[in-house]
Amino acid sequence: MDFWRAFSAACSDTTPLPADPQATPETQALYRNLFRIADEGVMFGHQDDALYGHDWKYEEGRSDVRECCGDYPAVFGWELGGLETGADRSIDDVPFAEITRLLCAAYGRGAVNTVSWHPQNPESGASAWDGKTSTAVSSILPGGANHAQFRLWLDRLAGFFAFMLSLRTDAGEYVPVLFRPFHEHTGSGFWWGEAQCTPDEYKALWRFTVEYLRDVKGVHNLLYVYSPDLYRDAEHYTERYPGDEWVDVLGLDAYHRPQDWDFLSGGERMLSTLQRLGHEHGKPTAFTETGLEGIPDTAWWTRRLLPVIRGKGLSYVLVWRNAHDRPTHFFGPWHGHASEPDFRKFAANREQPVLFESQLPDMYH
Ligand code: BMA
Repeated sequence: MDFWRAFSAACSDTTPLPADPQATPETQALYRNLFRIADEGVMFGHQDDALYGHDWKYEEGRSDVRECCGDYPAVFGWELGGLETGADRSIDDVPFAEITRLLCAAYGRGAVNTVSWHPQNPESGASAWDGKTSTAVSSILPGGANHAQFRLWLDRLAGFFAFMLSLRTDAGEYVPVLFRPFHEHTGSGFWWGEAQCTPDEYKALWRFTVEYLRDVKGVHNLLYVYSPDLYRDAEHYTERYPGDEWVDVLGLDAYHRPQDWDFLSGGERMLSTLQRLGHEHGKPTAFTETGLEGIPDTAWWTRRLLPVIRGKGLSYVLVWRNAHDRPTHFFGPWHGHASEPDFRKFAANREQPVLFESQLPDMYH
């Protein structure tokens, strides 16, 4: 008897529907299971885990996380920056065909996939980090000079989500994806940031994106994840919130930067507020990006990350990528690094269970 399947069926009347009422059955099941998994533990996620690691790239089956704790991450993060231009490789020089293949393979093993997107600045053509002007967002909204271009970008994304993915599953299913566009917008690091557009412009950008992908392009395998950067209070968190009908998961991106803020007290404050907001809005919550670059604190996993995520009802926590070509740009564990033994303790701790791929129930039924 499959407990999760029975439980899922018994509760399906009471769990909210995703922002896309026509979401595929697997996507709706994933949504229900994001709520439920939080009672079991926090799924562990790692960006680009299957593509490359600290000192390797494109070696089939390898994973820095698995090489440390014996299991793949439960959540795989992928980056689509560059797809909007029609390029066949991402801004991190990863072929989109490889992302598609490995994302589908992760789905086939029962893991969860999430996608970030750092599109180029539509006005300057420079990177997502070009936040010099304050007209980039308005220029892509309906009536703006770059609106047609933005539609083309979304056409390309839709092609990725709906067409490429469906081609690659044996059963012909669309692979559900947690899509996390225009993130960290309570900061000003990107052209869609707080200093670069008004709250109304941001909300319009979000709503247009959802509406276009869902209603015009017919993409029904996405759950939409809202993920601000560091924030002051609930008002700040929701200042640019497009509304419950446009968002599925409430997230937080917050990196541990010891020189800027105290991770323990700040993390406690922001993740507790997130937990409250999740209850108020009826949404699952996630620590959508975090990490301490280079992990100089060898007990970071149990002394920093574990205390801040403990008891917060999070569905998942994702640490950023281990770049293969920048020796100090890593946020996940890797075999041989000084924090590896502590990561193993973190992975096996019982106070706040942390879930890896093989521990997941069926997330898609
Ligand atoms: C950033 C860095 C960049 C990378 C980008 C998108 O945080 O890791 O090197 O290009 O994410 O993956």
